[in-house]
Amino acid sequence: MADIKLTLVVACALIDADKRVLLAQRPEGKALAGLWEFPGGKIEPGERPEQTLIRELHEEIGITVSEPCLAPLTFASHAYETFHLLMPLYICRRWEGLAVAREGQNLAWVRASKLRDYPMPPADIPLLPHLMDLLL
Ligand code: 9L3
Ligand code: MG
Repeated sequence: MADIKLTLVVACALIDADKRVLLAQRPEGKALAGLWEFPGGKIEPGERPEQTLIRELHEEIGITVSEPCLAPLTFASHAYETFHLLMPLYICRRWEGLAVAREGQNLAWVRASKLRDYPMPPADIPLLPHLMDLLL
């Protein structure tokens, strides 16, 4: 059997007081540019998933999350051509700071009924029904 490269990524659905969810549009020059994702990124060696999310959410959108505010919801797995992605989705309802695009990406706060209007990477799409259940 050929070696399969497994890439571990974490993502987070930030949910605000109006039950809107933050989506970030992947910028030009990155893989899957233009698609709208739950923010997050690759787990670095030695990191726990929660630490990765705290780091990524700070780097990408300038907010400060603390570990007890992060709850795992479900996870995605998707076979891309060159790697397999394993990606837990966390939920977060409390953070410090205002979300701002720190990497030139577009951000959107989206209601549950509109989430399907935003084209997403293939790994993110199967996460939607789980999130919808939570937003009812
Ligand atoms: N990815 C897919 N959905 C997401 C995230 C955060 C990431 N919600 C995919 C896109 C890339 C890989 O994971 O192929 C690594 O992400 P990044 O480090 O380029 O953000
Ligand atoms: Mg990222």
